[in-house]
Amino acid sequence: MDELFSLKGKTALITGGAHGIGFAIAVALARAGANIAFNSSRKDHLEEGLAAYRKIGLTAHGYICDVTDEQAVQALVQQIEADVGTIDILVNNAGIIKRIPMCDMSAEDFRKVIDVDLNAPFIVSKAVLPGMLRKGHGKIINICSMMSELGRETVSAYAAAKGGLKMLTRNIAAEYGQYNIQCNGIGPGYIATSQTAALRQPGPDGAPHPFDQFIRSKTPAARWGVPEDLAGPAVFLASDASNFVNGHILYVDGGILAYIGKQP
Ligand code: NAP
Ligand code: GCO
Repeated sequence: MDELFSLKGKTALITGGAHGIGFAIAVALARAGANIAFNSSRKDHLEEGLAAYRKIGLTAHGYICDVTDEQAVQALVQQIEADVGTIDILVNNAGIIKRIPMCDMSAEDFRKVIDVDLNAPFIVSKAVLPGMLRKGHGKIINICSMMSELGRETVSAYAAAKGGLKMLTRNIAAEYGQYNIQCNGIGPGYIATSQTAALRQPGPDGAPHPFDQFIRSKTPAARWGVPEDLAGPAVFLASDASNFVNGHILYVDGGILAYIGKQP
């Protein structure tokens, strides 16, 4: 059974792996045996990320790369192939969100979110697929969202992107499953990272943020998730244990999608 979940000798690229969910997933894949490469769009975050991996005794190869820049992504993949090896596992984790009511949101802001959260997973997947085809196997894991299934005020661009990412996941599975390449999604619930910090910020009087209370009432687990909650699902989808799982979005949400919510 250990062999089934082992990633020994595999090369994994986690986009946005300097912190947050990407970092937690990268640590999990490393502890299952994978060699880790990650990118950041900022030098300061890259350095902080490299230090964080070293602090827990892990070696990671870090690169500066904007995932929306196709030429830069192609160069990143070639550099990783030279430094680490041909990529066996891709986690499309990099993502942004803008919480703006539609009528106040510029088309430019909408496009920026779509660019990072949907166009970039296409760009990076397209860059790694040739190597996976040469090797005769591959795993692509797209980090989806509750917003792949649900709408919410002010996150139209993000929901559109994450809904599209669900269907991109299914389409990669459809197109490359015959070559022993599996593409699945992980749909985290509400996770305590910098991306959701504003939704958890207590009031000046120390009172909990209304959205914090709301999410706890909508989650059977009655808590926010932490990035480490995604470790096991990520290792499963990156390993041979999931070789007949394809086009699936694995929701890791504490039960949000199954629950009408606690009666006030
Ligand atoms: P985060 O801490 O803000 O991490 C987002 C990461 O994306 C950062 O590492 C950032 O890298 C990277 N990134 C953004 N734009 C980039 C670009 N153009 N090029 C390269 N990297 C870029 O947020 P998180 O919560 O860990 O989110 C990670 C993923 O999980 C996102 O796709 C998010 O949509 C998704 N998600 C989050 C939650 C949640 O509740 N937190 C739930 C469901 C899904 P640098 O800052 O280092 O450049
Ligand atoms: C929001 C949150 C969510 C989470 C996540 C939920 O504003 O509603 O940021 O979108 O980030 O995607 O799965």
